[in-house]
Amino acid sequence: MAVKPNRPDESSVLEAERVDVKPPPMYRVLLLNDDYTPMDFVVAILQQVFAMNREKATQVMLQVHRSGAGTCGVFTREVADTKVAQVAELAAHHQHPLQCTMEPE
Ligand code: TYC
Repeated sequence: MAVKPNRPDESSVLEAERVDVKPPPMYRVLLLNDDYTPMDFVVAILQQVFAMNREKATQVMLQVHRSGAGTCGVFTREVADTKVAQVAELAAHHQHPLQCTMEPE
């Protein structure tokens, strides 16, 4: 809450001004399954880009493998954009068809 200076007739009272402080919109980053990307590569991506430990990364990879998609995390738009771009870059560099997308929460 910001503090507003007094008006002349409110000589000694500081008044709290209501400021809109809504949380930012959040985006879910999803990994999609495919038939070609090696499981180890997906686990490495989840560790490097999404800071998961090996056990968590393996769980998420298997969830994607079995169900078709899975959540890597929920982030502000800039962070989500960056992570989607990092996955695309690493996948392209290694010539894997791995797809990563984001959707509003
Ligand atoms: N289905 C892939 C395989 O059998 C593994 C895989 C998991 C690929 C998750 C993509 O997002 C993915 N090698």
